[in-house]
Amino acid sequence: MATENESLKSGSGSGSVTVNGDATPDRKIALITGITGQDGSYLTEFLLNKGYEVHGLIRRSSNFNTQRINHIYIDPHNAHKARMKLHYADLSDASSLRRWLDTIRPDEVYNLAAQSHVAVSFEIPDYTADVVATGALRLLEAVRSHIAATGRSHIKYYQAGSSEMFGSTPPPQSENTPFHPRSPYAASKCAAHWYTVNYREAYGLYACNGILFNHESPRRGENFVTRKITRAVGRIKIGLQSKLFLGNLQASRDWGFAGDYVEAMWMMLQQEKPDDYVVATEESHTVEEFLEVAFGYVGLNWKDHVVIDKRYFRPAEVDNLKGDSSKARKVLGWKPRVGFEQLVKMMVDEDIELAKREKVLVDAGYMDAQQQP
Ligand code: NDP
Ligand code: GDR
Repeated sequence: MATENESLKSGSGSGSVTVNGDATPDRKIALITGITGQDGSYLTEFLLNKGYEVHGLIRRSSNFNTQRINHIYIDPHNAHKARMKLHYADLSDASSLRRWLDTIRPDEVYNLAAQSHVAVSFEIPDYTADVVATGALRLLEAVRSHIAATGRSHIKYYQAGSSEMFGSTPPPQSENTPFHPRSPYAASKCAAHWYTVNYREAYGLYACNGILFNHESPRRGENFVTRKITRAVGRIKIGLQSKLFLGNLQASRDWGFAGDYVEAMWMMLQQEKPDDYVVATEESHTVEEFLEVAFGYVGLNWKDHVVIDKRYFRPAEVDNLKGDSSKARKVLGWKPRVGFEQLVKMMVDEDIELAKREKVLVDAGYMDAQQQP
């Protein structure tokens, strides 16, 4: 994306870097934090298809961090066609949040930004709390003060909550299940959850918590266990790698497809009244079962390749997550479309193709087999 840097610079000055279609006065406007992440990219596609204008807040990075949304980006020189606009901001910078709210004047705000890696949150707990907990509070406060200043009381807010908040409370977990967080990340998500409830009760803000169980996709970050496995399956199958180092294989997760889950986020904001909802497949599998399906799909035995490495064990583990999403299914009419095996195979298929492209670069001497682009 050769022109991106320039366009972002002009965007942060003028408030308009653009993509995807002509503006109309009655078009809904969404503001997404975390637009460059897995969920941000699927939610942006979903909202663009619904006719929204989508504004994303992105943080400054020394490398481009927009890989997941490059395919829907339109050069700002074609600004009249653009319906996705990117702006520099950060959840640690309250002034940037308020400024973009005032400029963009969104109808819906989706707070997806987070230091979202549970294991990493033990390494950088202070930062994790600042972004995940206080970051959500900063954004809620920016929305509240924007409404107070402008009277735009119809704004709706979505908070990306997590099944990690349930932690050690046994399954099935629903909206009525007590939280028992097991990491700085999970404790921070609990704080963000209660800030959201509090702003709803104290100020009448239309604010919803989506308590989403794990959701994956070919766009999942490569250091989450599902993608780490499917990347390794692709590379082992193509001959670029032979071992895969993992931690606890007995943890059980309720894994769904991210594309299905972003729809639930939107549905929550289309209701008459704001509320909190669990979103889950209601099916749970261990990491070992994920390995069986992923390696088995391409005719490999995971036991020939997986090596247990203590460094991937966590100081406190979440053993068993399995959601009860009956409220979302009944009230929102949501249900998942992609099942466990289909999800694993979708991810393996994409990662086989990615490994083939890597192999071409390795064979041509442009890349080391150890290196990953
Ligand atoms: P990702 O880790 O893929 O994306 C996180 C996003 O947050 C990225 O866009 C990242 O930017 C951005 N971000 C990180 N720190 C900051 C900051 N200080 N200021 C602004 N932006 C920041 O997460 P997912 O897409 O998987 O998840 C989306 C949200 O949902 C997260 O809040 C996560 O905790 C939560 N969640 C996720 C679940 C899942 O299974 N995926 C389940 C339940 C909850 P950059 O690209 O620059 O790193
Ligand atoms: P999780 O996802 O912690 O559930 O958080 P992750 O994929 O990181 O771990 C799932 C389980 O796999 C075990 N595991 C490993 N995990 C990683 N990352 N790497 C390994 O090598 C490995 N080996 C075993 C873990 O111990 C764990 O039990 C995700 C994130 O998206 C959060 O942001 C989100 O809130 C929750 O899902 C719901």
